[in-house]
Amino acid sequence: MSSIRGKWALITGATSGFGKATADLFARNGCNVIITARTAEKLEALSNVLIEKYGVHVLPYCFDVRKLNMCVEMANDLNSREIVPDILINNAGLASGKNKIHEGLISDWEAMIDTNVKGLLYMTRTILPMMVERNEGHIINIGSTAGHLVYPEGNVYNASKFAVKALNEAINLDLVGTNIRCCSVDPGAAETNFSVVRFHGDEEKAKKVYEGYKPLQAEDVADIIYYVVSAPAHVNITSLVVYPTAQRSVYVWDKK
Ligand code: NDP
Ligand code: 8X3
Repeated sequence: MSSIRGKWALITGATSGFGKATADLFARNGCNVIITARTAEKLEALSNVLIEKYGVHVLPYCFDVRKLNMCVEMANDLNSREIVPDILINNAGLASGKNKIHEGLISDWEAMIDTNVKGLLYMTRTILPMMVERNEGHIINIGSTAGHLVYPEGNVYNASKFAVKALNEAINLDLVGTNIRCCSVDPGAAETNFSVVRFHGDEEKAKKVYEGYKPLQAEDVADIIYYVVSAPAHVNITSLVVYPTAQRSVYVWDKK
């Protein structure tokens, strides 16, 4: 396995769930982190904790991945500091709402498509050229099992994650001949703030999603991402699906 010590990882959506657990694990292993999200106080707090606990370099950027100009601004700032991310983790994303398609809210659809698809594209388009110039780098796209099988009322979230799967494959094809690797990490049910966001802040409804079985934890997914980026340079894990043991498919569960 290769070490991430002293490298730079850029993690979008780093203040909660998978992103936060990954930032912590990477920093614990000596990796400098560029952390992004929209909530300044959470970013600031995480930045302070990581610096204090692990003594690594931390660069927080507060912006919305749906805004191309902000993604470009961040990339320009990294350029001016002569920092090229070794690892880009396209993690910022959400499900917003869970309705039949004829009852869906257009604002939910726009939030999901603009964040999960366009945000991932904006980040990739601004950071990948730097990696290509160096002929070195690793992109992790956080997809989902929702990008493999559609489920009732998942419609637009499913579509956004199918797009992530397609883009992950496309990025890999277009990078042939370079040393840059690209992997889609696709989890099933994981207990983070995901369902609270999906149900627009309804914590009771969100809690029910994880009742009767042990869901994945954010740290489980961080471990997987760490494994993927630590593989030797000639090993390109292009996709990885992970379910909780009690869930074997989007449709097959063992709930008590
Ligand atoms: P969380 O809600 O816990 O974390 C989401 C993170 O993304 C937060 O830091 C949030 O911070 C940030 N974020 C959301 N929207 C934006 C935006 N427009 N611009 C910048 N940052 C943003 O969810 P998870 O950790 O569970 O989700 C992470 C990814 O994993 C998502 O892509 C999700 O679809 C995917 N996923 C989740 C699964 C699950 O069951 N939990 C399973 C499979 C995939 P802030 O709001 O402050 O910006
Ligand atoms: C999150 C997992 O099953 O809620 O992507 O779609 S699921």
